[in-house]
Amino acid sequence: MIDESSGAASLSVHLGQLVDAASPYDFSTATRTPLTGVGASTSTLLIANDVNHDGHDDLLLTDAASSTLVVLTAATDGSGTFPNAGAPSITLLGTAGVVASSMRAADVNADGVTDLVATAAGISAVLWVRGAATGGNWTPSLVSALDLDGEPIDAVVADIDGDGAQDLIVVEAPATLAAFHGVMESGTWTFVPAGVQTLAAPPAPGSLLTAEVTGDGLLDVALLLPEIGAISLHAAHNEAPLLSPGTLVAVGVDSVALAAGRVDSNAVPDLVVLQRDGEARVVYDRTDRWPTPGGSCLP
Ligand SMILES: [Ca+2]
Ligand SMILES: [Ca+2]
Ligand SMILES: [Ca+2]
Ligand SMILES: [Ca+2]
Repeated sequence: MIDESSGAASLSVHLGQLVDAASPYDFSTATRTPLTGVGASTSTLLIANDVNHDGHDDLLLTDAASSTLVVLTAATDGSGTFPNAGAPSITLLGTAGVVASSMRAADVNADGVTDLVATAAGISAVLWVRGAATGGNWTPSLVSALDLDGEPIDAVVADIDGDGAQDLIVVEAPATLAAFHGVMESGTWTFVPAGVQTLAAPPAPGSLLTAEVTGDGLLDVALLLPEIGAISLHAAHNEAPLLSPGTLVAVGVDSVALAAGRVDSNAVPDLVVLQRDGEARVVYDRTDRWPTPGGSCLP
C-alpha cells in the first residue's frame, strides 16, 4: 500500500508468511520504502508483476502529479525491499496532466517480455507500452496509442478467441464494451476492431475482468454494473464479434466490486461480488452454461 499520511509518499509491503495450520497466514511483518521519485499524487495506480523475470514481483505505479510511470524492482535477496526506489520515473503518458485511469500488465506481443496497456483520463486512446529486457533490467517505452471514438476508462488484454494472439477489450464511457482482435502483420502489432457491445448501465471502475465461465475454453468477459445491480457477462467467440451481447445476472444494487477466482472446490471459476455492507460476498458458480446464483454466501 502507498502511505502519504506523513507528507512524503512511501510504500509499505506486508509480507505474507505461513505460520501454522490454525492461522496459516500472517501479514504483520512489513517493509517500508520511501518513494523519493514520486510526488504527492492522489490517484496512483499500483500493480505487481515480475517484469524482469527474476522470480520476485516488481511494482509499477503511476504518479498522477507528473504523468509518469515508476518501476520499483524487488530485491533479489527476498527481503521485500526495492533498492532502486530513488530512480527517476519514466514519462510515458504524454503531456503533463495526463493521468492514467487504468493500467494492466500483459505480454501483448508474445515476445516473452511484459508490456503494459493503459488508459488515461481525457484522451481517446489506449496506450500500449512495450517492455524490453536487457541485462536484468526492464525498460518500458510507449510504442503506440490506439485511437478510439469514445473515452476509454479501462482496458484488459487477453486471448479472447483462443488463437494464441492477445486481444484487447476496452470499456468506454459511459457504457460501451469494444473488442479488438490482435494481429501481428509484418512485424508490427495491431488491434483490429472486432465488435462493440452496449452495456445496460455504466460499469464499476476496475471491474472489467476475463474468466472462462461458459465451459468452452475461451476467456469470457464480465463487468459489474452497480446502477442496476447486475453482472454483465459476455461470452467469447472465435470470430468477430469477439464478444456476445451482455447477459445480465442480478446480484443486488449494493454491489461495489467484482472478482473472479476459484473459491470452491471444483475447477470452474467463480465470480465474487462484494456487497456495500461489507458482510456478504455472493459466489456465482457456473451451472450448465451460464453462472447462476446458488453458490455459497461467505461470511
Ligand atoms: Ca522481479
Ligand atoms: Ca512483450
Ligand atoms: Ca486472440
Ligand atoms: Ca468461454
